Amino acid sequence: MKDAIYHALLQKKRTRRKSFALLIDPDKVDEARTDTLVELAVKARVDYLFVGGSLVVTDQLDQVVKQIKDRCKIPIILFPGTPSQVSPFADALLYLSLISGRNADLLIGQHVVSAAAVRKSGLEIMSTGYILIDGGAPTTVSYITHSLPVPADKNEIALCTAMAGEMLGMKLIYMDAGSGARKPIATEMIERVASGIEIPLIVGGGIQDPEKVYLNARAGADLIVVGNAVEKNASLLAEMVSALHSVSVQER
Ligand code: 1GP
Repeated sequence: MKDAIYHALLQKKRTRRKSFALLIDPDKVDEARTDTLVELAVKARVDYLFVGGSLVVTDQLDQVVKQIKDRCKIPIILFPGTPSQVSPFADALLYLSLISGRNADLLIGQHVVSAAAVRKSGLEIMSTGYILIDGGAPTTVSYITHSLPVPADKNEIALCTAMAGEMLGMKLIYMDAGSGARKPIATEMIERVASGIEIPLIVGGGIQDPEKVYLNARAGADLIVVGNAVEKNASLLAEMVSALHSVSVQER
């Protein structure tokens, strides 16, 4: 079915089921580590694998994606930091526009440059309004993109940015404090944004424990993304996913 992953996300939102994505940065894994992470993800019942990073410096994206595909059926969604991070072996791609920034290149410029290649990839394309929130320290994303994040306590700015993205026709909103953020996005901000939009809301950046996963999902996040915390302590993954799925059960 066309746009199968997006339709599944919409259906989950309608039935108040939450999803968990493990972020794999192709720069930070070798073959053995990828195998370990995939095995853990399958056991923990992770819903999606996000693959990407704000600065992928190695050229092993295709190889990592193919390896994951060989080992499991979890849908692989590319989360590209640069236009070159497109692999036809994945299932879908977050077509990100940095709507919290005012850098035209990240709003539309790089999309124009990569449009033909993205279309040719045959991937399911999900246009995503990407909103960077201040996570307490400059992140690679804000440095690379020359863009100011939304201040951590400015809930209205985050909300209006998300609403604008939705009205511009974006299919998803991704609020991110950036990988390894010191402070994850506050629950109040998630609540405010989730209550003002109808499209699925992705939340990530600096989430360290199952409790924060739970609180974010309760606040209205539809899909929670975690990378760093699991890289440091893989045993957290199963607890995080079950904390998240417990919200789905409560809300039904
Ligand atoms: C980063 O939202 C993702 O873009 C995940 O962040 O690595 O801090 O979990 P962490």
